[in-house]
Amino acid sequence: MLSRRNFLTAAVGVAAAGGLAACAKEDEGSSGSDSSSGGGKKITLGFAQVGSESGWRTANTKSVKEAAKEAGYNLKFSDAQQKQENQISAIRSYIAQKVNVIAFSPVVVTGWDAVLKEAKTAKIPVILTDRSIETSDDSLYVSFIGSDFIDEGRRAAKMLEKVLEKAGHKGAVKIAQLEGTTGAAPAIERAKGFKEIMDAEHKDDWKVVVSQTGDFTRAGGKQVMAAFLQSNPDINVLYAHNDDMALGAIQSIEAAGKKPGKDILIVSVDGVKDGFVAMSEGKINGIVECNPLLGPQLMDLVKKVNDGETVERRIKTKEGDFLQEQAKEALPTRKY
Ligand code: GZL
Repeated sequence: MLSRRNFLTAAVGVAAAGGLAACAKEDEGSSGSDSSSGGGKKITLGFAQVGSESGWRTANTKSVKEAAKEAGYNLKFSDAQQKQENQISAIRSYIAQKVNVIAFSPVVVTGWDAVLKEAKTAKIPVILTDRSIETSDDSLYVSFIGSDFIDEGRRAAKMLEKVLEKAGHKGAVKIAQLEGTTGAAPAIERAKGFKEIMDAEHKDDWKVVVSQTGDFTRAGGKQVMAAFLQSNPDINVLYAHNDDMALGAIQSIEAAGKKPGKDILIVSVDGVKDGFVAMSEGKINGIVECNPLLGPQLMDLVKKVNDGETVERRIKTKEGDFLQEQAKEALPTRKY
């Protein structure tokens, strides 16, 4: 029985938050005043969301909005429809509106330095949520709260070992990989973690025969899986970087007259309710959980940053792993 652990651990280090937020705190007015601590005025948070591409994202948006309301913050929220230029525009508009804090989930890892330098110049602290960025300038954000995607990839590979054993699989393991959005941290890192285990422990018997992005959507998963089955009809495992792509792929697998969860064993990531339903129906064999309910921890972080407190540079969410036999039992208590 795989246990479920769901708690926040603060990783090492202290961010530049104190300095940056202290500047914001000291330099009142530059970021629309900071009378939030004691002055009675609401904290204004600008949040630039990736989009609404998956069940995970829907749950994440709900968590952010509900937690901001609960915290009494003035939330400015934007949906970038998975386009980086929209997220950059949203961040620029938050800077122009002189919000107290900016938080966002970067759709891809590169291309953020310019706009984050503008936020730094405006003395508005930035928090990364869910996904991180590649930058040589650590001062561009004060903290990153989200999952460890490389670890999720490793866990998916270790889960596949259990799924293959349980299925009594014999012979070659021919894996199709549905990748997340090209250039996104979860796509890059879930592939990396999975490959690490495959190279170390399954060099001779596992092979990724085909791999392509489905952009984290059901439609993408369905379309790409149909093409996979045309080009590689002997696929016997699917590793999907999220449940929505796995659910789309299941439609194509069934349309091809094959049984998902049996003819093609499926391991996925996220743990949204529809993924658990598919698992309870025997169509998905295992799911690595990725917790979207970051809202409450984010709002705590926003308050600390706005009040000039030092905060952890990296806050990792811990999650569980679920095999088929746990799906039915877990379903009633799933929160997303
Ligand atoms: C992961 C998150 C990913 C989910 C997808 O933290 O960024 O984006 O796994 C979502 O479902 O689209």
